[in-house]
Amino acid sequence: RQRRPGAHGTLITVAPTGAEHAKADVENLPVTLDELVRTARDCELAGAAMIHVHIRDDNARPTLDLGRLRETVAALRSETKLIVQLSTGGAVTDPEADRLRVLDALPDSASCTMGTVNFGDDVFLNRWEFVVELHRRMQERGIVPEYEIFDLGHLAALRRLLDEHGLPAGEHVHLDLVMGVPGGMPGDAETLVAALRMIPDGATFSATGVGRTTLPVLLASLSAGGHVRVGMEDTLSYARGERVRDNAQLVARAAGLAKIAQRPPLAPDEVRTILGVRQ
Ligand code: KMH
Ligand code: ZN
Repeated sequence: RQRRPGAHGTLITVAPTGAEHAKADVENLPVTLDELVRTARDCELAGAAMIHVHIRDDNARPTLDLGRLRETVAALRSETKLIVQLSTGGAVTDPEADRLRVLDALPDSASCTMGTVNFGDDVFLNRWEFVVELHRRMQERGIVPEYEIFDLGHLAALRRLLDEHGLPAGEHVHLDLVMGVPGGMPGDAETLVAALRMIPDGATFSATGVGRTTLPVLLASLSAGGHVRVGMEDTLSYARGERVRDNAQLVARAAGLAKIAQRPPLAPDEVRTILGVRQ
């Protein structure tokens, strides 16, 4: 069997904030630009190569304000070497126009969710025409997508997208299996293997397990030749009964496990080459 590109090492992406947790409930969640930059630096030192970014407003509420996004991209670029990936998923309440405008901040990479999914008690809506528009605008702007896969049907949608609308910027396909969301695919090894059977040839994949599926998904992805995403967007507990101290703690654990798996953390420049992200 052919090895996937980059399989000699592990891309660790950190997703430090997300749009779901309230700062009032999670005191150590990075929500200001200073907190985000500090987190990014710590996570880079601990072994991360990419950062998946959601930002907050002055009241720590999720925002897709373009000015703030631009400022965030600039600050992360000047203070770290991390690949900067902006979320176009936003929060479940964000309108499509605001989610599309995120791309005008010209990040290195952006998320592109491949379909609609129940999301806890909410619905994370991603109409086909909207997904195509995200893909098309990223092609135009030279932004490398990370296709977010919340359910197995999203992999069929990804095949359709590539067949009908061509390869993304960078001419390489990278996706992230977001597992264990209530309403989406479960976060376990069997489902990860089922997903792998549907991944386009030559594509690379990361996986992240939400909540208590974090560790099973991390271990399954490492052993299947995949990459990993960790962070407080996806989990707030480090171990049973123990809260996460900070994002770097999660990155450090992933880096340690990646080394044990003989697939040590990849540096940002190596990942840029693999994913076709501008150097
Ligand atoms: N916050 C979720 C509704 C993404 O960043 O692209 C969507 C999400 C996916 O987090
Ligand atoms: Zn996200």
